[in-house]
Amino acid sequence: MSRDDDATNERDASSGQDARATETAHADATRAVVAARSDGGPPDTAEIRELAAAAGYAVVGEVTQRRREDPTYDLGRGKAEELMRLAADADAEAVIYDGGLSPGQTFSLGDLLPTGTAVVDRPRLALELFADAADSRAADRQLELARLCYELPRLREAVARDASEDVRLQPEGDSRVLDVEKRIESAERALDEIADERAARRAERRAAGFDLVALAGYTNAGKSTLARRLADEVDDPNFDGEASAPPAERADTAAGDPADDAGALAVADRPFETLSSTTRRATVGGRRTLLTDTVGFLDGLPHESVRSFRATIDAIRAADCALLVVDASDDPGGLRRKLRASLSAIESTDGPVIPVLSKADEVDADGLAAAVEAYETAVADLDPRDAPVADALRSPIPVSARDESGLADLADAVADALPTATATVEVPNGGDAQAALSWAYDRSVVTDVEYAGETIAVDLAGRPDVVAEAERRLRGAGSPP
Ligand SMILES: Nc1nc2c(ncn2[C@@H]2O[C@H](COP(=O)(O)OP(=O)(O)OP(=O)(O)O)[C@@H](O)[C@H]2O)c(=O)[nH]1
Ligand SMILES: [Mg+2]
Repeated sequence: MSRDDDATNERDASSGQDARATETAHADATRAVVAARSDGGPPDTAEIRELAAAAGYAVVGEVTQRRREDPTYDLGRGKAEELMRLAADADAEAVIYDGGLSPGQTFSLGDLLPTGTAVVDRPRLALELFADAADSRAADRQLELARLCYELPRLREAVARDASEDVRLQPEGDSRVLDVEKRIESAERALDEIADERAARRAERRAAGFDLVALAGYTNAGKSTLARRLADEVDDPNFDGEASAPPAERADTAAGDPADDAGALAVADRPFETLSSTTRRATVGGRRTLLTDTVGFLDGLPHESVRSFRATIDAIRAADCALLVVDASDDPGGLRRKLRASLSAIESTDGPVIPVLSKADEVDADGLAAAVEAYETAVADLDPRDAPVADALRSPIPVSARDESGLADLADAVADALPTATATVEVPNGGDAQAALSWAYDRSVVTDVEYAGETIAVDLAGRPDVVAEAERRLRGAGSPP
């Protein structure tokens, strides 16, 4: 499927009717009809259309309905039949459903639609997007697990539908089902190993004096662009904050595992641009940090899918400080929805979370005030049991990675939020004092060094464990053997 198809632009914004066909298909894209139901306000199909376009579908029609869920089709029967007729008239190869369908609903809808029409619900569409972009061992394993967890209940349904009476009663005994269950176990084990390796790597990085900062947020919020702005070496000479910059090799090798590092330099305006966490060095407020850019969140994914992407969630939870990136240019409703999805996926963190309103250059003062208000109401409305992290959130810092506004405020906030200890050590100038001092320079912020006769007075600040070790080394170096 091609990624660059721009079916979203083809949306007929003037149309108020809830079923329509638009003759706009790209020659080689998969023709699809979008269907959406909402039991609240009118269904908004903007995001699902964007996701569909990014996955290579040309949206040629749309059916929406406001009503409660129907157990058979999710849509009501009459609306489902309207969808069937539209799919036939528009010659659609797929129906993209904005929501999660149960296995039974997926099959019922498939039976109703013209033969060969694929039923792609929101979680499956997300899996297709992930599959397009998976770029590392961890991403592959995460994708595999999410896919298997999605397939398992559907496979059980399929087995039950076309099997004999005894299998129908116990579809989990079928060998295909057992095989998928085994593969799920093995993917989980592999991900556990990757999680352990990453935890060990975090410990090493902290011991080397780095503060770990993670960027989290909804897909397309501007995380990667901000990460590149904050990074020490902007290794891509073409990078100017625009989406069109080509990918480049990283010069920084601090991150270790190269598979961990692929993919975040190309910043394009599509969902799931980043599919594995990427880490690079950044000096923020004088502190040496390792900045991890993570996979974006998406609303409406089942819990297993979110759990499969736990490498991302782990990186955010275990960070010394997490930046929660929220797109200020979203309309207030979208901002609230995306923020809720992000905060519930994160649940809780070990360190503080700093909310950031990105793309501030895209809004005027009123727009920014509206974004702040939408942010505050979303946080206030959240049930703390769903998102304990929302409890301790401060007000968001507006920034623009494009014009660099707000970046200094953000750096100050990060430096304030990081765990910090200070020490003043006086040591005789001799022995290994210079070696101990250079150890301290490498791992902490040495704020002052005064040479007074035979002694050196050193002021330093940094991670508490590193400052304690620097103090021990300096005192040890100064004392006679
Ligand atoms: N105007 C403006 N656009 C921005 C800014 N930051 C990012 N963008 C654009 O927003 C889009 C998404 O940016 P990314 O940095 O890829 O977003 P992301 O959160 O990493 O997205 P995923 O990796 O897909 O989760 C791109 O088209 C960027 O050029 C900004 O400060 N101002
Ligand atoms: Mg990204």
